[in-house]
Amino acid sequence: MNGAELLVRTAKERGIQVCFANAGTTEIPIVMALDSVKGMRAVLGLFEGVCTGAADGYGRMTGRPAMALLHLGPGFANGIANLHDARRAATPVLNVIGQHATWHLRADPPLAMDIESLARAVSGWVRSNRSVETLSHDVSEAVNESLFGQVSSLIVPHDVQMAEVEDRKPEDVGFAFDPIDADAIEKAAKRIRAARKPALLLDGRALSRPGLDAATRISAACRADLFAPSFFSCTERGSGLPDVQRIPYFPEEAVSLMAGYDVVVIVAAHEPVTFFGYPGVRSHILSESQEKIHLCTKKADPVEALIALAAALDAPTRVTMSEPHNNRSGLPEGTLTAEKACLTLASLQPEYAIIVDEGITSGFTYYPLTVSSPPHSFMTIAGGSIGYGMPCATGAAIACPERPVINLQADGSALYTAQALWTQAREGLHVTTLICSNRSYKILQLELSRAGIASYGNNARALTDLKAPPIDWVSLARGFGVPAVSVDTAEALARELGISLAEPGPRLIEMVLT
Ligand SMILES: Cc1ncc(C[n+]2csc(CCOP(=O)(O)OP(=O)(O)O)c2C)c(N)n1
Ligand SMILES: [Mg+2]
Repeated sequence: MNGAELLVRTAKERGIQVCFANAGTTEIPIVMALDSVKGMRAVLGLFEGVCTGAADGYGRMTGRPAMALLHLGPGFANGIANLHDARRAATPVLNVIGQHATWHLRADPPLAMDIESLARAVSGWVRSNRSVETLSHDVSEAVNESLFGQVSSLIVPHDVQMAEVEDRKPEDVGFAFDPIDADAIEKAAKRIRAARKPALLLDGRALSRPGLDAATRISAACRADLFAPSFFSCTERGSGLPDVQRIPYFPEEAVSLMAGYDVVVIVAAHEPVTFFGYPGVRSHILSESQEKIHLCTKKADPVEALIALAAALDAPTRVTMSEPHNNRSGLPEGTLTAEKACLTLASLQPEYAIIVDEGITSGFTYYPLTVSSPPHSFMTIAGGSIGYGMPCATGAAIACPERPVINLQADGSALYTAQALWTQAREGLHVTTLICSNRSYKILQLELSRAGIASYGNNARALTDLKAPPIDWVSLARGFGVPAVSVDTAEALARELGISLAEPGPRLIEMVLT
């Protein structure tokens, strides 16, 4: 057995089943070990951002890490933007990054760079392994750390991967969340009881079904309203689940919506701040006079904390939810707009669909339409770094092969990581990509108008307009092996979405929006 085999065996025994990889010479022993150690699925991403984004989507759906295997500093650097979104979504991810052989690194070969510094920017845990003797322990610890909802990055030199090691049992550093602080829960319960108008702000695992069930009970006990940040990791949603409102994106609306709450209990979320700093507008959405209670530490289980809070509030054990509505929103007709696309999707999305939203401006009206849709999972661009949607949809489809994935995907953002389509084709994944083809960076145009620009200069137009030449989405998708059509009416969208949902494998529908 060599180091690489010990690494793969340890990862596998700690529950890692998939490796999203783009390897190079320094990872060749690991590539070989993925065959000699049976049981891990290797999936090629044609750009490291596809691998890391897929690991994010996989982790959001399963709560467990996938491995992203990346080549030295440059390969890792290509994966960082999507690891940023994973970090903000508190997704468990295990990066394994190959490093030059220890003796060779001293010569400063061309691909050498400071990997640790890069890794620290997006990882909650970073280690450069130095010896095969500690490798199994390092892998096991990296998996554990990721389970707290963070990115773990382990850097492994080529000579350590090749080093012979006696056949040994992989180490298992036992995992446990931090215990819940019962006093803190009691105190929180007291303050909520005394509140005039309490709210709960949920993210991460608090938005899972058991988290939402506990939040529903709390809400029933003390009439707390439920909120999620504007952008969050992944929520369960639809009939039988509570209506969790999203804090609006633009600061004026966010501040005015939240102003009425005197006590806000924050669970697995950050204190809400505006996405950008606008002159004259404060960063924090909640004012100093509003009480903020962080229910548990980052390393505790937020679901357990919510259940404990429900108990402390003597919450009812069951809350009857409204019956699923069957009067779906109603299918729109005529020329396709972003609003009609959202309505069509909300009306047709099947039970257990996974919706990956990177619709940017085109997705604005979608979320409120789905409160009584059949139960589904919904994920957003948690860190605001665009190009996460297609890779994340790819990873989600690998995590949940029995569930249809629908990627509501803005056109500009899609072009950062469109290679993910090829992985979807190669792996036969049931992903429907709905391209919101508004042929612009529309959000930037909205920001230009907010900044008071009445007419664009040539350069402002050049930097926000994608009209000429128009991206040929149908050819592009077909070029990656994904069947595709273009539609410009709501009726055609409904028909094509129906076809795509009924057939296995990936499909892309370009929605030409007016
Ligand atoms: C990695 C990264 N690069 C650039 C940006 C800045 N940015 C935000 S949205 C956007 C363009 C969005 O265009 P598109 O995806 O077409 O959505 P639309 O605004 O048209 O709805 C850009 C460039 C970003 N957020 N992240
Ligand atoms: Mg666009």
